[in-house]
Amino acid sequence: MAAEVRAVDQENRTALVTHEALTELGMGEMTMRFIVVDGVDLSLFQAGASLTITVIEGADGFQIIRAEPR
Ligand SMILES: [Cu+2]
Repeated sequence: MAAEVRAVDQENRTALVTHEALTELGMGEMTMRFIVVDGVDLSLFQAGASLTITVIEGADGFQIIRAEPR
């Protein structure tokens, strides 16, 4: 889905992201914090960056498991 990065926490590998509606997970468009899993290039997560992301709901919360520039 399409997403725009608002802020990133490099130390904790989390990103504050505005995402489009995500009906599979019951969410409308919103801004929220995601865990960015190991293996996803954290350098893509710059404030203002437009990304295509893939998200799952893991035990620790919602996680970005794939990201690429739009
Ligand atoms: Cu959300």
